[in-house]
Amino acid sequence: MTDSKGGKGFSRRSFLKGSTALGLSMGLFGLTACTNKNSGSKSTMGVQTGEKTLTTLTCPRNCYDSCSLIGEKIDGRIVRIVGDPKNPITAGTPCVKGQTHINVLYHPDRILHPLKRAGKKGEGKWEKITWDEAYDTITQKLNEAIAQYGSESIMPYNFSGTIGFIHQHGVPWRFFNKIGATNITRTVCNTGGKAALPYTYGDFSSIDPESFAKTKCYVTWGTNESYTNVHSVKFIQQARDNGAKLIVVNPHRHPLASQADLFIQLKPGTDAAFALGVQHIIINENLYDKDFVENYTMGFEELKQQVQNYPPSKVAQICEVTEEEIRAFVKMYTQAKPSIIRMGFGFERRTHGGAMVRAISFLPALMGVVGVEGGGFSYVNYSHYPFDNNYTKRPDLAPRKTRTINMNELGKAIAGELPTTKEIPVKVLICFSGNPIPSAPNVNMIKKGLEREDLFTVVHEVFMTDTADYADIILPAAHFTEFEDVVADYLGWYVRYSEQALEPMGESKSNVQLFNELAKRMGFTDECFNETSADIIKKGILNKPIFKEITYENLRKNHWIKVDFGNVFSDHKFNTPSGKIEFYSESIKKAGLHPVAEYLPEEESQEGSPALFAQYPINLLTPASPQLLSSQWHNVPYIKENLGEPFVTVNAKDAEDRGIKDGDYCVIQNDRGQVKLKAKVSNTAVKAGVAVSFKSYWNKYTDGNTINCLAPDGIGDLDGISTYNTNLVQITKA
Ligand SMILES: Nc1nc2c(c(=O)[nH]1)N[C@H]1C(S)=C(S)[C@@H](COP(=O)(O)OP(=O)(O)OC[C@H]3O[C@@H](n4cnc5c(=O)[nH]c(N)nc54)[C@H](O)[C@@H]3O)O[C@H]1N2
Ligand SMILES: Nc1nc2c(c(=O)[nH]1)N[C@H]1C(S)=C(S)[C@@H](COP(=O)(O)OP(=O)(O)OC[C@H]3O[C@@H](n4cnc5c(=O)[nH]c(N)nc54)[C@H](O)[C@@H]3O)O[C@H]1N2
Ligand SMILES: [Mo]
Repeated sequence: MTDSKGGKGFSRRSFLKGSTALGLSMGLFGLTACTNKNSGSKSTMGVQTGEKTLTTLTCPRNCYDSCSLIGEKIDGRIVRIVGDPKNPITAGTPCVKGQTHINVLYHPDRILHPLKRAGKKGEGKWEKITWDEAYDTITQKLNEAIAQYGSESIMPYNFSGTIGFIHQHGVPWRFFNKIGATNITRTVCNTGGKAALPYTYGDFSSIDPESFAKTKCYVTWGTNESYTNVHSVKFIQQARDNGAKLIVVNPHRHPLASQADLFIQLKPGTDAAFALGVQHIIINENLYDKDFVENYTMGFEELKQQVQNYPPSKVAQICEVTEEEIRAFVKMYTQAKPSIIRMGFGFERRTHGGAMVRAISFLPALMGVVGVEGGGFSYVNYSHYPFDNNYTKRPDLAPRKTRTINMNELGKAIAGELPTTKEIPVKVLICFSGNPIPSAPNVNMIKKGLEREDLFTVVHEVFMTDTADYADIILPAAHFTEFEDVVADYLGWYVRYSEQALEPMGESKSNVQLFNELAKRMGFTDECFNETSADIIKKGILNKPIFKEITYENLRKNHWIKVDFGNVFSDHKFNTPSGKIEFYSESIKKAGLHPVAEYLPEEESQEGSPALFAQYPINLLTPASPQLLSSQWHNVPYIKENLGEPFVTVNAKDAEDRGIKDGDYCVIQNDRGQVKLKAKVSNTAVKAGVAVSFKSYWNKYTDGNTINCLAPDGIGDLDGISTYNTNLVQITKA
């Protein structure tokens, strides 16, 4: 086996050396003990075995936990992939999807050769071509577009197929910067909260999820750990074993809600009102930590004044909960210390998502648990990301400042419906590591754009996705076991190495290989387009004391390295203009939000748009399903069967009003589109006026009924955040 630099890969022996350095060997033996260790015997998959080697892998899918994995390789094939038992987060077991990585790797439908369109767009007729022909066609189209419309007529679309630093966040952007292509924002996922938290704390960096076990009260607000962050559940349960309380704030009764000590099933989009109502009681009844507030916060008087606008009676009405529930929250939350507030990403994909996060963010400060072990807030972590973006992405290569399009408006951009694309149309779309049909919003608009005869679309993909169906040229992408990268969790504090275990299958190429080669075909002579992943890992790590252990050699040797920040904010230094936690922020006011925080009705809601609400009275939430990772894994038979057909969960009262019975098909509709799905009728999963259907089922597996046809492409209040959940629909019996 060779790695991308042609060096020797990890043998079982060298792996053990590395893991011994971390004291891992016991766990690893434990792991191999259940498989056949002898050469020449049958493997668990029934393949005749030669010598077995272990490879160091990391799951690079878009997840809070980037699991450390160990692949067993025999006769040039990976026969088993398991979780690293010694990594505290992975703890030996990947999630349901991670357990089927091999089924993805050796899936019979992998695209193995470049293809060109041989029918109408979207028709799915293809002709096999060589890489040479593919590169010639693409460079010709790029040069034509640049000559006729300028370089901004070229637009990348990309998000999170892989989240590796080199293949996702690195080399492709060198290419697009050099071209001077349109920039896209990376706003589909979590930018609202990420922008909101620094106004309060000067930073969004969260506590270590391993410290969840030390809390006395875990509040999970707008997230669903048992589906989207399964590796943190064990830490929550450890805390509960030690007597901690669990509070869930969510319109959807998900698995943790059913186990909670208190479940607040509030009306979607009203979280800011609920948070300010809770603070109304905490402040007026003197339940907050006065010393902490006096020493480390600023703007308390303004907050005190603002929360007077949110008395429990009014908040109960806005949030459709009882006053007793608000008081029960206050009682449980203020009596159990230290407490953690965990905020998800899904709940803030709303028109006022940033304001919601801002309002909730005050609670840990009022309780004085910031910087305390087992206390504080949890949202996202990037502080342990060790790479220098200026080096990995090379923004300096750009010939000039180019336009930026919000990725949530992909449909409008390629359909020519944005003011900027009326001026300069998108002529070439290069889509890689992203699958807008069915993961982006307003899918019908995206299809309209992709159908444009004068749009040249390139899709670099592992599988024939719904988006690939619309390509002019499809390029085969390598699986993550076929290239080397460094990946990091976005909740835990680990930086993890993933080696190249296999040669790319067929003629597939990794993102790095593709964009380096395409750059050369475009005549770009910059030295950076000769760099391999290993070169970039070696040269690209920031020269900061916290990253001194993170070297290429250490990553290869140790598999994963924790960047330990201890108790976040324990020094009580906050990088805000005042140096304190800001309940009042002049900067957020400049960004157009209330300087403290306020509840504003959603753009699509009863209060925000009464006329629309009269037509479409149900708020549709489209969270993550346990079996898919956005759209990935839907084509794996075991997962597909387990997932079943898409459905919509509706409240029994709404169902009865419409003559819908459990299992009936119903039509879900708004101005953006309509889909037909099976109804799951429930008294408790959602309240009346709310429905839930999971995101990103493949369009082609659901006869065009992907829920993202209905998802809005509006932009939220902070940093361009998506608004998937601000979504009014009508549901009728089919
Ligand atoms: N309705 C609704 N929709 C949502 C959301 C929601 O809440 N509601 N959430 C949104 C969120 S949070 C996110 S992050 C987005 C995710 O949106 P995307 O990032 O577009 O996610 P995927 O659908 O998984 O598409 C990734 C594609 O990359 C391909 N791929 C995997 N590895 C590689 C590789 O190494 N190279 C290349 N070239 N391709 C690769 C996969 O095969 C897959 O087709 O979805 C969003 N969609
Ligand atoms: N299995 C699986 N895991 C995943 C993913 C996946 O697709 N599948 N996606 C990954 C990605 S890309 C991301 S960004 C993360 C997302 O991780 P999460 O944020 O946990 O995921 P979501 O399911 O998008 O949304 C979480 C919750 O928000 C709730 N919610 C919606 N509106 C509101 C509201 O107004 N108020 C409140 N309080 N709650 C609300 C929904 O009911 C849902 O339970 O997960 C990652 N992990
Ligand atoms: Mo995401």
